[in-house]
Amino acid sequence: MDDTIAAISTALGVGAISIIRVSGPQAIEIVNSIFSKDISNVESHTIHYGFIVEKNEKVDEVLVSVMKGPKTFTVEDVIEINAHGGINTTNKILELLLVHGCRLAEPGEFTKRAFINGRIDLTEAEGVMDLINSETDVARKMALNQVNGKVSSMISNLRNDLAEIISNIEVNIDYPEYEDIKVMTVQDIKSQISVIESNINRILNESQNGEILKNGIKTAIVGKPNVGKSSLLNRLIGEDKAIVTSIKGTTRDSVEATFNFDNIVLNLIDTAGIRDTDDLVESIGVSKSLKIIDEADLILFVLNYNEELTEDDYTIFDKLKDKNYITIINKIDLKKRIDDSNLKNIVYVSALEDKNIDDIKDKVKELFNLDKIRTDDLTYLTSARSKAILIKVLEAVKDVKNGLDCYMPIDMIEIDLKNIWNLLGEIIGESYDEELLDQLFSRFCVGK
Ligand SMILES: Nc1nc2c(ncn2[C@@H]2O[C@H](COP(=O)(O)OP(=O)(O)OP(=O)(O)O)[C@@H](O)[C@H]2O)c(=O)[nH]1
Ligand SMILES: [Mg+2]
Repeated sequence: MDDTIAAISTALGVGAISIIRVSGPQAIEIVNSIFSKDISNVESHTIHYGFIVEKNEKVDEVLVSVMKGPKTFTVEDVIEINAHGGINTTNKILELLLVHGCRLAEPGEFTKRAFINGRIDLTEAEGVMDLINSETDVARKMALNQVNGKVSSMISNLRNDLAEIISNIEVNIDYPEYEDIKVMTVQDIKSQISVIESNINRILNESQNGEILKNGIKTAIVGKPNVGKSSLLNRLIGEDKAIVTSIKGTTRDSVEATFNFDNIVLNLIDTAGIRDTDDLVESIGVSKSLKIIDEADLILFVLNYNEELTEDDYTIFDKLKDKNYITIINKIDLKKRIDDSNLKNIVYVSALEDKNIDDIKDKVKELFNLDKIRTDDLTYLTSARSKAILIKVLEAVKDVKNGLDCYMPIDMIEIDLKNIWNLLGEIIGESYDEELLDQLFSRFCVGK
């Protein structure tokens, strides 16, 4: 990382200020060459007022923050130029920096440098990204815990426990003649490994809740035409977002909205009513609805209280066999005609008259076990990458247990444990490959 990178760190648009960030060994020198004041020997962590100039012509009036490494985000020398907001001026300053020797930063490259220079580990870097993308208070707090290293220490604790077992085995192998060393029996190792296994299981189980808190539940509202799907969506979110009419087939294309309650986010998708139809546009909508069912984590299947079940309803039931679904029987303000004796997970509502809508919330909590969700300590492993590794770790731990049961030689067990220790290191980025890093950091925005 000999080169010095620069990028616009604020969103590009018209605003009160914009920030251009520079990081690398030549940061001070390059900015100095386009700044009206000499900052080559100023103290670290100081702010300087002046002008960005090009050939003696003022480009903008700015504040330049000089932060010398290693006490900076990237550990390198970092300069931040606070300019007057505006697309043209901001771009002009960036252009000047590039002309004077900076390279345009790639997405996430500042954070990548922070990682490579050892200031943050991989889970902390992922936390930075989550923090930027967080949409709710809980998601923000969770991301902040990750940035502050709480997820890292959860993984480090597992690694330390493993390291202790490994070193005990090693001492037993290498110095069997020492009497003051506790002899590790297979039983001892097994019970210590079981503790690690149950910790991994707990982290993985809880990660599902973390996922829900972070990203919400993808929830599709499906059913035949005219049962009141769009009315339900509008009632849940408290605004008339989807068009409602008494004509069957009103919703042609899906409508998305977010419904937030008790720290839980439902990402709702109202779909076109499902039925056999010859109408081309409607039939495209119907195929889309069927696809949405496949992709959703939760289905709100809406039926009409005032109507008997039909062939179309049974077709939809068939699609829901392996899904989490709630049967919403709507229009309870009308006369009962439905035979619901064989249905399960029912909530009776009237979208029109706003009856029992809160019961849907309770059902969601029940279905996803959300009452037990921890919101006091929001340390969850939520990155898909980390989870995939932890699942591998769990498999490997089970293999070790089986090995112990089959009296596998202890030095072989030790090798397996070391592999697991390394694997856990991948989560926090102790070992990584370049391709993974590029993939991970490219998901950031430029300038972060
Ligand atoms: N009586 C009564 N009518 C309702 C209720 N909910 C919806 N409706 C009416 O049922 C009709 C259809 O409602 P929509 O919400 O458009 O139904 P939909 O399921 O989205 O229909 P499609 O988009 O055609 O699939 C409208 O006239 C609504 O006012 C209810 O709880 N009670
Ligand atoms: Mg509709």
